[in-house]
Amino acid sequence: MGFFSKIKKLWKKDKEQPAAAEPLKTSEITPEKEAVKDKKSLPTITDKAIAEEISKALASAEPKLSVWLNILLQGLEKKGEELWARLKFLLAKLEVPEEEAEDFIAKFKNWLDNMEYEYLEEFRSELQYRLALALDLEDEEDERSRLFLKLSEGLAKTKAQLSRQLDNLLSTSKNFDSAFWEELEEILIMSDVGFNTTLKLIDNLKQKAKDLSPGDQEGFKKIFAEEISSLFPAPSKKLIALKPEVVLMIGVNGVGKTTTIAKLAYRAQMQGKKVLLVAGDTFRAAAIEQLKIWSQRVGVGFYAKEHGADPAAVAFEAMDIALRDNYDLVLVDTAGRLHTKVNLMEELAKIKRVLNKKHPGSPHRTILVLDATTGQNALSQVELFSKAVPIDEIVLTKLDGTAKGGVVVAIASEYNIPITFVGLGEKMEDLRPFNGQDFANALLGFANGQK
Ligand SMILES: Nc1nc2c(ncn2[C@@H]2O[C@H](COP(=O)(O)OP(=O)(O)O)[C@@H](O)[C@H]2O)c(=O)[nH]1
Ligand SMILES: [Mg+2]
Repeated sequence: MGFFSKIKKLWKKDKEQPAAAEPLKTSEITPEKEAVKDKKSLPTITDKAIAEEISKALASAEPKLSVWLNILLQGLEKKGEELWARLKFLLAKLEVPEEEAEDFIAKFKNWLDNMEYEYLEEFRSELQYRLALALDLEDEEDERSRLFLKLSEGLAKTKAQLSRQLDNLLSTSKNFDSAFWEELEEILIMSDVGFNTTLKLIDNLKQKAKDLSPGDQEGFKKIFAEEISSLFPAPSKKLIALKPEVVLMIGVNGVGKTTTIAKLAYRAQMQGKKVLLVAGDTFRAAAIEQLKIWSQRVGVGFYAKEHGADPAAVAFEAMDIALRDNYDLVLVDTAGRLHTKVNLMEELAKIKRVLNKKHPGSPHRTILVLDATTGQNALSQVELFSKAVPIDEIVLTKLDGTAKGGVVVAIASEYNIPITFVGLGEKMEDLRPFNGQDFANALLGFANGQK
């Protein structure tokens, strides 16, 4: 479900009709009809000539968000009346109810103000992400290829470490002999794939490579990508019997927990959910303030008590509000100070107990946030936190800034916990659903969807 209650059929995924992406019928939007429609749906567009031009271009364009945005944003440099008018125009074209369109635009405006973005180049991509979520188009090919590109770019450093060396090795090896396997082992360990996982991968690859002809580089990379993507467990979808869905966010300080909460809230809000952020990290006053600022920027609910309050009490009281005010999603931030391990673990267990008492079945998901730049250290954090509470999912941040992206593979293979999102930068659109196959393909430099 997207942000909008109603959108034009054309843009909706329709499982029954895979050919739903049929082009706009020009006959439906004749110039005469258009003129009438313009009067109704375009009271604010600043330049009628532009409106007509856009109408014509849209009518003959492919029904793809990126294509439509290109047309829509032509000649625009920054935010302002013209942008709002054009957005309104686009949403009207998609038959989004006017009130919801205005709400969407108001939220976007608010966001730009809060982030102090002014020029199109600063927010263009984020606007497309917002629209894709709101229109429920994230799974469409268009958005998926944008994500794939982003993932490939984000993995640049890891790729330089892993795939470039693998390519070198492949081009200098005539056979898959013991020297080859030894060198491959070294490359994988250097890329933070980890010792156990490396051995496991090499064992499996040795078996599969028997069917390859000597020196078949592309063939080898294909089986390698398959092996990697097969290591990732699929996330399990839990059905939530009673709203709200409660998510407990855990992880060491500095891994990106609070930012990830903001990014998840942003996504959920764009998908039409009412979101509450709960400041369960009461250990540092700055942590409460940081979460509050994010809640204001994103425009979602926020609950906190004073600095030093019992986090379990914060969670307890927040649940009262969440139930009373009909929230859809509650994201609970927690402290991540490691030097008092025992306390931290007890604290997390207590928050869990309290949540479950107040709202049976919650927390529905416990997400461990890990920082990819810490490499193998991330593995010991999984170990440590899983002793305190069962971990349902892992979010791996800062994949963009590291050559240690191979740790993704180690985590998946050693703990069998699904990785649901990866952080590829600091912007809101930089947290994206994780897909093991895309990851393997991006890592090895294959094109999207290619095996
Ligand atoms: N490059 C990059 N930076 C990130 C990512 N996620 C978080 N950060 C940055 O990491 C820093 C710490 O984040 P924060 O959310 O405060 O961490 P916390 O202590 O775990 O709550 C901030 O400067 C974030 O902007 C990411 O995916 N990529
Ligand atoms: Mg924090």
